[in-house]
Amino acid sequence: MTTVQWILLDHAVALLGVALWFATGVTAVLQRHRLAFGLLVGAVLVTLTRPATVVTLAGRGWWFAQEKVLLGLPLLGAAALAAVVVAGPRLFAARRTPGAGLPVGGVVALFTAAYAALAGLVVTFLAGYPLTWSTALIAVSLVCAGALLTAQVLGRQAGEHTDAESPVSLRTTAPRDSSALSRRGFIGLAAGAVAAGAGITGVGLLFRSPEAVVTGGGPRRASGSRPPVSVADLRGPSAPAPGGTSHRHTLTARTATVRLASGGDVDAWTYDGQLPGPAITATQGDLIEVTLRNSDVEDGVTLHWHGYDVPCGEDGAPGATQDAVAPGGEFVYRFRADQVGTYWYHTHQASHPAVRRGLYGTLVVKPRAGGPAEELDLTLPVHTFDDTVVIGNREGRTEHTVRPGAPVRLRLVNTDSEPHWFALAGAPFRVVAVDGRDLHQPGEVREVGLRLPAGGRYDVVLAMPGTPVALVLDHDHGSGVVLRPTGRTGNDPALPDTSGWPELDLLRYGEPAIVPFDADNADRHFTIVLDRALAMVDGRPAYAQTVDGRGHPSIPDQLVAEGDLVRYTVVNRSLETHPWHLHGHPVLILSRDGTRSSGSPLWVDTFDVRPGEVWEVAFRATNPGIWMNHCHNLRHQDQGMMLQLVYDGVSTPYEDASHGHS
Ligand SMILES: [Cu+2]
Repeated sequence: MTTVQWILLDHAVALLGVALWFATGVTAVLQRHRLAFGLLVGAVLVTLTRPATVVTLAGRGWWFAQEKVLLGLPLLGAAALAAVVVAGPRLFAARRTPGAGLPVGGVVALFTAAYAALAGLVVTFLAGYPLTWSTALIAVSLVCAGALLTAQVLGRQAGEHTDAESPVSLRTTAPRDSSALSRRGFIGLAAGAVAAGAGITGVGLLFRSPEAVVTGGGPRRASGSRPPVSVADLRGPSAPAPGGTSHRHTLTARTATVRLASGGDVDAWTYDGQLPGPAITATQGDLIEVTLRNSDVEDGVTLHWHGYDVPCGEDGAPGATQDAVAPGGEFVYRFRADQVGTYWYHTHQASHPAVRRGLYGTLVVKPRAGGPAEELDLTLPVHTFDDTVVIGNREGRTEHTVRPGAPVRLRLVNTDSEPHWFALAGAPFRVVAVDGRDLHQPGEVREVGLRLPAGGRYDVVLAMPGTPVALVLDHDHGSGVVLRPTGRTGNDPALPDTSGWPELDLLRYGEPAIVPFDADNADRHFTIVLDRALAMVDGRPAYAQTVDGRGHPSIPDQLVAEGDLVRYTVVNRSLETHPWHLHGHPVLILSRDGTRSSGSPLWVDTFDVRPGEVWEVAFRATNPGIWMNHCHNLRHQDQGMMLQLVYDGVSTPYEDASHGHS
């Protein structure tokens, strides 16, 4: 079983336990003693299976089970044991003796076990990893408060019915006298105090001030070791490499209603009124200079060069590397096209609505020298506008005619927040590059599916056969690209059902090669645990997408020094996929769920951490700056899942004014 299956099983067992403990308590109150005893046996059995699922999860990684091991199970175990001891024998006897009852204490014990079971589940969903003292205190307090309130309510009922022959009466040893009132008053007061204390602690927890920086086991900030530098001064060169040329573009962000090539209008935010924005192309060594203007995008805009390792001052991260460009404003980006490959650009300001609404485009850099260019070279950015999925600016299928034997390159770009599936039917092919970086000796494959993470790119190369080829998007035969051999007439053969094709695992694709570092000797090692929890996001409490239990901007910065070898362990505790994206550096994939990458070295800028997965990646810190490090599901990013990688000695003059517009 996969880790996420164990997570789901553990949730199911925990939920069943909650239901059974509550049912036991309720049936005991209703004096259905036979049923209550049966439910108690069921609750105990289910509770006894929890350690098995929790221990298995802990074996997959401490992050998956910490709060269950340290709080949930001990709390439930203690309460369940008390319930069995206090209520078990009485229920066992009562089930054969009509009219016999369970003392209030026994019923309270049963409900307390139910509260404890519920508290464990709630802690898992609302607090998660890492467990804090505040969380533990709140959980225990609430269980105690629940027990006290239950005792008070049941005690009052028992008191009212002492003299009556009521079917819901509870046998009680407490005499009905004037002291009962003061006792209830005392219990109410105590319960109120506990609840208030828990509430205050909870508020305190939301506002707890975290450490500002984590060092990943490396030295702390070393002021004075090198002159401090501002990101504002970490700018690109102003001339191309020898032999290169300069490309100057002006992109103007503006709202527009855009007619797609396939028909249909999109109410969009655009660069230059186009969807996607103008395609930027260059040859290796060229200088790319883009003047960004903002006409009327009220939230402001930037240009982030996704996967392109530009100097930090060109990175387009508002609040870190520049101020967002407001309507009427302007910012000039300049960088050298040193990396060959398929990339894209998008705004990084209010990116959750803004990229979705159209503020993106492609960036393709071709080699200056090298092998022959492909005869057909298509850049295919996939994007979803509301429910309309487009490739480039077309819905549905596009067709191209290709000479049989001609080499073809398809540059697949996922500009959405969710993964897309591609299947190439009709020809063997190679995935020659991932996220712009060439793979080492990628082998020919066929009838495999390609799962492209949010923000990711695959370059697919094939030789055009004498029969049609179809690139199918998301298993929808009506969506994709058809390549038709020149001169071919007649009907196309029927497309196969691609939905059952296995996924090409890039961690086992291509041939190994020497990598530039030994990741076992990292200078710093950071663990990034992804989950959902109650946390502050941009100054507001939210059910956030969290890193180590916190939301942006309260997640501590990761500190590195230039030249450090940095290792990340990225853990997904949640039930959603998180495409992790570090700015400014490609990361080398080391392993997934403990299985080492065994194919070509895989350098990516975005990797999909699916539910329950643990990824190990590494990179060399060679690009000084302050870099965003976030989930590229932009809704998740907006809900808190973003932090910063900060180089020692680098500061920013820009204020994070995002507050909900990260
Ligand atoms: Cu995410």
